[in-house]
Amino acid sequence: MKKINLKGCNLFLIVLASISISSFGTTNNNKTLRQKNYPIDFSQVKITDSFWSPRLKTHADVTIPVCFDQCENKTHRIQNFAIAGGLEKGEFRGLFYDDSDLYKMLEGASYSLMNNPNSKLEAKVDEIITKIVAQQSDGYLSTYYILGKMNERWTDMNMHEMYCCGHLIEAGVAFYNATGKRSLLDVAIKFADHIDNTFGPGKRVWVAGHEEIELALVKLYRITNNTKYLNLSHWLLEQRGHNLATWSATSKDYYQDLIPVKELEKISGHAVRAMYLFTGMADYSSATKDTTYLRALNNLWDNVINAKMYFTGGIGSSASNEGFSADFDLPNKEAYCETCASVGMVFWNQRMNMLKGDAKYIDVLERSMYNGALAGISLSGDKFFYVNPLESDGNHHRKEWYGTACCPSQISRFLPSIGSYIYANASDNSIWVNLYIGSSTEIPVGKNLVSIKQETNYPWDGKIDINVNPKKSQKFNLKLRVPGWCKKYSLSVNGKTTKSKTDEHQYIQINRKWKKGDVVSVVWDMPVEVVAADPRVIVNVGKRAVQRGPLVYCAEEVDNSNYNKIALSETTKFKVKDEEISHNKIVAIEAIDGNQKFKYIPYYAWDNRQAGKMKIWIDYK
Ligand code: FUB
Ligand code: ZN
Repeated sequence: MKKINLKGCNLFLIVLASISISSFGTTNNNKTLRQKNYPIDFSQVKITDSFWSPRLKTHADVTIPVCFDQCENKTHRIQNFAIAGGLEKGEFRGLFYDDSDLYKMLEGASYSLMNNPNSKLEAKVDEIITKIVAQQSDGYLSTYYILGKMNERWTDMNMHEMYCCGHLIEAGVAFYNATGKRSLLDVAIKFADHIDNTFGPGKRVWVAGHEEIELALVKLYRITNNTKYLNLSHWLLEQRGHNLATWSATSKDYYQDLIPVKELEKISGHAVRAMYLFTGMADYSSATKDTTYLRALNNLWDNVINAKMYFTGGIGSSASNEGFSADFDLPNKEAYCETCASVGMVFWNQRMNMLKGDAKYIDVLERSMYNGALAGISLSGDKFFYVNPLESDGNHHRKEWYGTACCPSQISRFLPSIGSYIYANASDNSIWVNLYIGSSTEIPVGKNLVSIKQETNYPWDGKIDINVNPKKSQKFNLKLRVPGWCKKYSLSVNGKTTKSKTDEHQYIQINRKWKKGDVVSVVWDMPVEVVAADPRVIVNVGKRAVQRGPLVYCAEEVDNSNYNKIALSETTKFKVKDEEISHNKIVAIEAIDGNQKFKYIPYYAWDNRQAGKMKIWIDYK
């Protein structure tokens, strides 16, 4: 077994082994001095690999129809809009934030349209948008309040009115980017204007009970170039921590309202709220030259990585607050690890990489994406986890839907956008490869355009070929992230072994004059690694977990008749084997120790066969 040193993941100790729309809203469009790099939007990236491509196909063929069916036929989400808009008779049914799920569904469908134009799906989205006609003349929109409670609107800061507006903005921007149609974007702008007219300096005070609108307003600013949305986002961030909210003193921590956000040092409260808040703070920082939030973002990141993140990249250990508890309190069976929180980790860590240019953030992003988030959806694309424990007695299973359906709609909007996390560029003539996913794109470098094509079987093996084809030969710097889990690699350019150094931000830099037909080949050594937890995580003392490349592995009862007895030791040997689960290729790991054998599968793929027990942390003898 080998030593592994997960940079930036100290928690796992290594023991053994009417507004003019100016742009298409990609982060490339508003270049500021603040960002170290600018991600290439997924709409410019074609994923061609054998790992994500089938998942994206399943998302388009199964997940989107399932989500629409739930919103339209099995729950009242679309009817709430139709009734509130006077198109149908009836009353509100569901939860006060249900509007947000429909918006997230529309966002995911729009992203899917960008990847695969589909006139039937576009017509379906158009049809749903025709039912969103309940908007009040002043711009207000919440079906929960419009249907019978209008006199109570904007009276309770926890009632998610701004949260729903945030998701409406994201959906409106997505559908506009996908189709050029302003139908939903105009509704979003009108609602955002209503909020801007009602709240702010010299107007009403408000602390958003569930963050989300802050990051969405930066998105709206980026697509409209109207600074009032950026200023409103800032004002909302600054409202927190000043005793302005209506909730009790004991709830302030839950709402991230205990102290001003720039003073935050330790992560606490509700996990999804925290992720959206920090993403919003990072977005505001990158859209301005304001550095006020950077210290807090650094401290919060250190705290979550060193003391509060699970091996899967999941966060939020406690069900009682859907969020954080004490440092190192990371129970396995009771782990909450909401799917939305793992997706939130992806959002926030991408922003941190943009701001600071360090690959350690992409290590965390990759961990959360391939493990904590991807486990949130079945291989069949029609069942979802809300809670993602690291161990199960056999009674935790994905469901078709949830009363609170934030996680299905979250994963449905996340999957089609994963192309946004692969590449970035910067004004210093650099191209950044952050994730290794078979894909192609064209990246601007100065006035030149460079086609990049990655060919790889990642995450099943670590060999990557990157074809670099500039329109015109040009000197630029190709930066390859060295995955934090990788201890050894080889690199060649056009077949010639090339010596390289990893820089202080964990990138290999290949600065040369590139010409058509150049090929970079890198092989990240990808052995099975055995990992021990920080001893302060009491439940994992005397246990070990296994990881290969970016994937965390688990043992399921269905594969192991000796499940209750399996253990690892210093002499355990590992063999990797190609297998299939529900027609999806996986690489399984066989652990062999004397007469004892057991099988591991990737954690994201658990609970896709016969129900049974599962564990990640296994006794070590
Ligand atoms: O409140 C809206 C969403 O529902 C939150 O983000 C989730 O944690 C769940 O509580
Ligand atoms: Zn959720």
